[in-house]
Amino acid sequence: MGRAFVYVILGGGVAAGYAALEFVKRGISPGELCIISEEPVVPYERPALSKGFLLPEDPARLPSFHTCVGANQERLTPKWYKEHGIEMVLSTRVKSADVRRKTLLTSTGETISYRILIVATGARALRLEEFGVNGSDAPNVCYLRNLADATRLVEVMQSNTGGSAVVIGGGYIGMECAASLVINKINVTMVFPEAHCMARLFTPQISNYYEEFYKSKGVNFVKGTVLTSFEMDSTGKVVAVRLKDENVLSADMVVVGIGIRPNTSLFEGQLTIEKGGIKVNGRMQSSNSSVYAVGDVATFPVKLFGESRRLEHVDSARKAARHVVAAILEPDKTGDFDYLPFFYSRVFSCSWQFYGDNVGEVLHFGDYTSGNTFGAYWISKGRLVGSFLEGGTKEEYEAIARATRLKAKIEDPAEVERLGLGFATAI
Ligand code: FAD
Ligand code: NAD
Ligand code: ISD
Repeated sequence: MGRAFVYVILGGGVAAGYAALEFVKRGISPGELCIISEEPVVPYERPALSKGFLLPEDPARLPSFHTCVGANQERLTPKWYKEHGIEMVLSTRVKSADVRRKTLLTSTGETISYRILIVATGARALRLEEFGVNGSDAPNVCYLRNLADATRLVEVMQSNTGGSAVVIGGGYIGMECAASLVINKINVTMVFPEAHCMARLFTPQISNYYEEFYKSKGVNFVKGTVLTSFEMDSTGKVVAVRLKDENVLSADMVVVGIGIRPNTSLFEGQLTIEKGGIKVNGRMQSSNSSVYAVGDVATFPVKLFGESRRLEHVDSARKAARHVVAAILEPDKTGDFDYLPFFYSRVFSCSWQFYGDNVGEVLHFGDYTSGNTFGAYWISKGRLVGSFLEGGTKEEYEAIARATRLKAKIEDPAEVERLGLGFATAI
């Protein structure tokens, strides 16, 4: 049994949705494109799962956040895919891939062949078992990667109102889930190994602001340690978390956000892998000319940095998806992807954006006490390479993005520190 398509997108997440829209905008014929996803729904804006989806009142629910609403574009419902003749193969996992034969074998036993494949398999959440801790399958331990996880997290939260949660991990999932748990009237303790939250991106000064803000909302921080085991009751529910520093934290529920691994396994040994992702060129083309990769799974050249990176953020997935379709359909008119890395988050009343790279010397500016508007610049070799801003206006975010994209020259760091946001807005 088998079907053949001109274009196949493997994975039905953010990148798949944005690529589908671009295929339709640029013109494909019905029946040419197929999307295969192990999820049961058509692509949606994954960022909503740790934000609007977790709100206790008027929460975001599908179909409201199907792609491509996150970039203020058309919302692609199941009807939209049907109307455009795009074959959606949902609830179907691809078990193996053969890039020489250009075939994919699905969990239903079907062989799907392609002329061009776009790999958009994203990533999976790392599990505690990979760090030697058992108990992840307990009914009150939650991870958050997909709609099924988010639906379960909501159920567990709702059955623990007024109770306590331990959040393992001080990264994006930890910070956004901790805020959502508080909003759902759950007492939160965050546990992570680093000295401060969001250690991959924030400076200690930036982290300190958010940690104090979270404390003002009742969040307790246990830093510099990790969990070693769970205490379970007779029904298998976690009742406490044991830490390496010998503390024991009682818990009605646990949320785990300890990082991800890109879903590359189908292609290991077949495509070049670099920095944990499928290595692609500026056209998002892998070491096999018929296979492209985008999103969390791809390691691509970031022209601005002069090196390849794998980014785990939605803006990168959206823009790379548009770029890959342009590169496939109009190769002569499409240059190399030229991307300015952009990360953001929204928690409680806070909202920040970051552009560029967090390397080099850091200058902090603004009001870190009131928290109204503050930020930081990263400077390397006399140039602005990264900018962070909390509480900015649309124009101010555009200004820091522009200044970072231009790699603004910095002759007098003290003067830039004094000017603060004014340095970027004047460019
Ligand atoms: P995904 O969106 O993860 O899609 C991958 C798809 O492939 C999934 O549907 C998966 O089921 C499917 N798949 C994988 N393997 C197979 C297989 N073998 N067979 C069939 N299907 C398969 N980024 C931000 O910049 N800002 C945010 O605020 C933000 N919030 C986030 C909140 C949450 C809860 C999460 C989990 C991530 C968030 N991110 C955010 C990151 C962002 O969502 C990802 O960078 C983005 O989704 C990557 O898109 P992708 O298409 O590469 O992968
Ligand atoms: P992360 O990489 O942001 O953070 C992982 C955290 O895990 C680290 O900060 C560390 O504190 C912690 N950690 C690592 N090992 C640990 C251990 N053994 N015990 C306890 N803690 C440990 O990853 P995440 O928070 O899991 O997020 C998953 C993915 O979702 C990432 O790709 C992220 O970019 C994405 N995401 C992004 C956003 C956003 O951009 N706003 C929001 C949510 C999720
Ligand atoms: O970028 C995003 C984001 O942060 C979301 O919550 O996309 C989603 C959509 O805005 C949800 O509708």
